[in-house]
Amino acid sequence: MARRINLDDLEAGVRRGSRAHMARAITLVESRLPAHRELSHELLGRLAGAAGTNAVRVGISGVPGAGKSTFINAMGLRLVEQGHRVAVLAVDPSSPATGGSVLGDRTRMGELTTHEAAFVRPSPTANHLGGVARATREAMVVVEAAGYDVVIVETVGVGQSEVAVADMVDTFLMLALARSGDQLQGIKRGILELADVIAVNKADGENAGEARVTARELSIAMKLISGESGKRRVPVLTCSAIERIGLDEVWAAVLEHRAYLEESVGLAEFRCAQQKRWMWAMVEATVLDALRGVGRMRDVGRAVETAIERQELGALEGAAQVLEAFVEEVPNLGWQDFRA
Ligand SMILES: Nc1nc2c(ncn2[C@@H]2O[C@H](COP(=O)(O)OP(=O)(O)O)[C@@H](O)[C@H]2O)c(=O)[nH]1
Ligand SMILES: [Mg+2]
Repeated sequence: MARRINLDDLEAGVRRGSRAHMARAITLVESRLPAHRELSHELLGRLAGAAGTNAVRVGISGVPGAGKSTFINAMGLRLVEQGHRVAVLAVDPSSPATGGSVLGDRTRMGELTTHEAAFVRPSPTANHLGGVARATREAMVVVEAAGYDVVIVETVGVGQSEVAVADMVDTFLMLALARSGDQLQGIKRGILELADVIAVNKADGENAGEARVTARELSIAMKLISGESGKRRVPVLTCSAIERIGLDEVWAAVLEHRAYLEESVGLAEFRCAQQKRWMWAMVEATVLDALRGVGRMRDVGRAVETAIERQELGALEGAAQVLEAFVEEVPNLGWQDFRA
């Protein structure tokens, strides 16, 4: 990145939808350098409308190989043909510097990537999920300010990244696969609970019947889950990303869920609740980082751990010592130092 960043130029470029400017703005928000964080705060403040935008935000999850990238490519092309502008972001905390598994296979999204009304960005790399999620949320501000009215966030089908993504989108779509015998194919219940719409993908060729059976089973499972939680009944559909069958129905279900959000809690209120959770998550993560590793705290933490190993100190006393040192250290810190 250029040493001197001209925020006015960056803001204007993003607002006119210049992809080069969007890419630079996202690189800036992904940066962990304190100087970049400051600029990035300023830029995001300028770009974010107080009420957010009306963009449709969809998270897509599913085990590796479920067909997420193929689906996003096919769905995205359909949407740009209908006149939408589609941004695709990704959250892949496992992703190494080379790009990782999510969106790693550029060929599956080749058509969409080269479309002028689409913007595809691989997962940021960070040393923990919190950093990846933060950068993706901030990238979302950039693409929406650039006028993209559909934002799709792809996530790997493992672990905590689903929770993070579900909390940054309006609708969470899960792509499932039919698998003979093994009913619910080890989809974690926790992930099913996050789903607003489920589509059993690869419902084509000789796999079509199996996919319908799986969809019925999942539908029953979801009825139980939503019955318990008092949640809206989750629609379970089948589709084929490759044959491009059933995609319109899946998108209709996504929009129906969004309409439901508007009618029930209200979209603005829903997003506001997400923002509040996000705000506290950032405060907690930042304070915790500082507690563990900023300045003198690193040494204090290590010393207390060593004392515990030697059985000189219990957890309770250890915690008290760490907190005491922290309270002493805080006046020496600016909050930006917590990001170090
Ligand atoms: N038969 C069939 N294969 C598909 C379909 N969607 C994706 N695939 C294939 O499944 C594999 C994994 O797809 P990919 O989109 O990379 O999955 P991801 O890991 O979830 O992103 C690829 O070989 C795709 O060609 C589909 O609807 N039907
Ligand atoms: Mg993929």
